[in-house]
Amino acid sequence: MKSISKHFDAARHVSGLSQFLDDMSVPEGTLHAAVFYAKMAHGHIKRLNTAPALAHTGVHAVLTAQDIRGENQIGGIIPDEPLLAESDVHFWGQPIAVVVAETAALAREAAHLIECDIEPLPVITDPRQAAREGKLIMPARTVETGNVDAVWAECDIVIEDKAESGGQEHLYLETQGAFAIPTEGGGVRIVSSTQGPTAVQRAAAKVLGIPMHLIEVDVLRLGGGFGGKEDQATPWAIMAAMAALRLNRAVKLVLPRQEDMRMTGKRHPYSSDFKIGLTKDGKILALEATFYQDAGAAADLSPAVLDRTLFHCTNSYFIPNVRATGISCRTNVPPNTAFRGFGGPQGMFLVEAAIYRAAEIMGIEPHVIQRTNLLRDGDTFPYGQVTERCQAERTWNEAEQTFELASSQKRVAEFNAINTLHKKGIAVMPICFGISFTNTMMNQASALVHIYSDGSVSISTGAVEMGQGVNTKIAQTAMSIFGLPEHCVKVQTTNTSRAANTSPTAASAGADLNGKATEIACTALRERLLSLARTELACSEGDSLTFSEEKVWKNGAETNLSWNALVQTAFFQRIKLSEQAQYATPRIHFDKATMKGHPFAYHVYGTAIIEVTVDCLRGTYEVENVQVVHDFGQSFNRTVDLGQAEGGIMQGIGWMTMEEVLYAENGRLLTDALSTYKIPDINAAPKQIDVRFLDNSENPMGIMNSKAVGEPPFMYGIGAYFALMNALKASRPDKRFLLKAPMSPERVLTALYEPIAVAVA
Ligand code: MTE
Ligand code: LUZ
Ligand code: MOS
Repeated sequence: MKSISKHFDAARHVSGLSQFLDDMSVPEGTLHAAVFYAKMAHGHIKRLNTAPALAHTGVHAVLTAQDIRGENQIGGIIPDEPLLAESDVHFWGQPIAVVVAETAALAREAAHLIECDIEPLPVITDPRQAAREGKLIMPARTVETGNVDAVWAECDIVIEDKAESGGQEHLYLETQGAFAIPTEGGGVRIVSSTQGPTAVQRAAAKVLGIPMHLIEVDVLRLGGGFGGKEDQATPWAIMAAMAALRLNRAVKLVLPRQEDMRMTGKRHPYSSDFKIGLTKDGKILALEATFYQDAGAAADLSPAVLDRTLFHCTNSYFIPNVRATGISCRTNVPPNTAFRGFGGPQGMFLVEAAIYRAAEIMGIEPHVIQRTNLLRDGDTFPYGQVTERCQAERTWNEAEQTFELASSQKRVAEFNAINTLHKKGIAVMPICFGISFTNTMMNQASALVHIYSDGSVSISTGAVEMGQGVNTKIAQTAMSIFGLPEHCVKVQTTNTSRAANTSPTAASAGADLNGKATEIACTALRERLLSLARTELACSEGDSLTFSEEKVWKNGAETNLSWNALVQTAFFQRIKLSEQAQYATPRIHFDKATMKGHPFAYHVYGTAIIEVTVDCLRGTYEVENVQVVHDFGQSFNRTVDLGQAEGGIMQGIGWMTMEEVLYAENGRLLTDALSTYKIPDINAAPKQIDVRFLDNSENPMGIMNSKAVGEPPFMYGIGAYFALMNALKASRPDKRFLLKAPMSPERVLTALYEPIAVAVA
């Protein structure tokens, strides 16, 4: 099989022919919905008058909590989130009512006419304050190994400090949206832009008060999700469905960008304390961390996000004594949610901050400590899993050699010695990311494969295409098993009637889980067809048959039995040409009571070297280059994988540098437009990104020996923060800068010119 290296959607995307939710042709008479939401972050609803909106031109209905037939509850992990506010509001932007009208513009106009008096209550936007007031999502969780308390006395150096990382807006190009159409018998068909069609179906059943089998959820493809549509595509889908059932009309609801930014949650900001203990040679003996996670006003996925923070707070290092405690804090901002890395980046930022500070105080380079403590095979993670096929040292060594780290460091030092207005910084960022949902139950997927009588193949799985190329990888899996070219295989839309009880496409595991299910189904079909071919070709015992180039091959030679003819024969002989298969990741388990187990199928490793230049007059900076050796396993689509790595790196750099989510003290989002929320554009892109594929990495736990790639490269972006810290240090060696991300140009400038050291004791 020739190896393929392209994204199967590429041509349609660039020619504008790909269909997204908003491109769907909708039936005549489709109504449009708009959401009326709280303009107060915390308060008691005294009066709600929807009559003026209902009286507005073209308005068909205004729905509130009163109109909910089932339960007003959308919380997936903890039932603490109403679809529409009842007596109280808990964040600025919380949905209160849905206006349905002839056009979206009329619906929005009418929404402005709704009268709502809210008696204000105190607003909390700081997770530490929430913790002090006992406003927690759930009791604190701790992952612990060794004996932290006993080991501080053995350390040569013990350092305590604080590290903070900010939120991040998903900024998927396609905003949240859904389309719903009533079906006979009181059911509804929902087209949703969601990563989790089953999550939508399950929550809709609960809120609408109808069984799941009356709800069909279909997903075309997403214009990006990045975790923002893992759980938070659900409310809009239910609202559209509610309106459709109520009015017996098709209803479409697409959020305008600003409303999307105001109403949906983002990456969790964290404020954390750490204590790190080392020997004088830089061996880390102990790490203690307390994470204050800003969950926002409801749990959403925060408990799961917190678990991953705790799991990844030792990054790719072996630390024998660890106590990591996570406190999920209830604040009055929109419920924060999944975002590429899912709490992992926040955990990894903490240990990198601790190492940076330790190195600074010890007067050595951070990479010396990083290198000294890298994981090796047989090391045990604090959560109990033992390292296998560890690539931490290999990727580090290859990056160091391939990209000549020592000479780059020398060049940077020489540059800094002769320049005052510009300073360069360089940092190394190793990563280690666990692949599997941390909730073991979620690691399952199914596939339904049909071979039609004309030989064409149709595949349905639970995977949602959001640009990451999962459909390409699933198609490639089938193509390689059947020996068929691209045009013979079609990956269908994701649909709950064809793939039931699916996990969201998330945790970077979409291709692994759904690809493996596809592999099982296709292999069964292949065996069945090959046994028919043996009869057709009158094979004897020792003959071996395979499929290639739309033909059956016998003992390595082409026969004149074509794929199409074989399928035809199978059909005439009434041989089953469909297969449904399930895949459940083997080996994994986790005990929540002890916080120990083997939660991940495997880990992804890699090492990045990042170099930046700071303009010390203006506080602006440029990322010069990002040089990476990344463990893709045996990549079977280098173009897709490289795209994932580069995109992830950019998004990670954005989180660590220029993207800053700001709420006013009253809980209103200040950065609710692209004029106030800056994401990296082409000018902010590194001048050079050089991603090398680690060779000889096998991964039987991944699809076709590959490794999941969606999230891990995001965390290389953390290196940009520390490269900037190093450049600042070159400018003001006397100072100890706060460990607070993002390192926006504004922060760089103030840090450089603060008259008093922005120091910590
Ligand atoms: N790439 C694109 N283009 N668009 C996306 O929305 N989401 C990321 C990553 N890469 C995303 C993306 C996230 S958060 C995850 S979990 C994975 O893709 C999900 O897809 P996979 O499991 O198929 O890798
Ligand atoms: N979603 C989830 C995720 O529900 N569980 C996870 O462990 C996870 N990890 C990464 C991204 N999304
Ligand atoms: Mo990704 S945060 O798992 O959707």
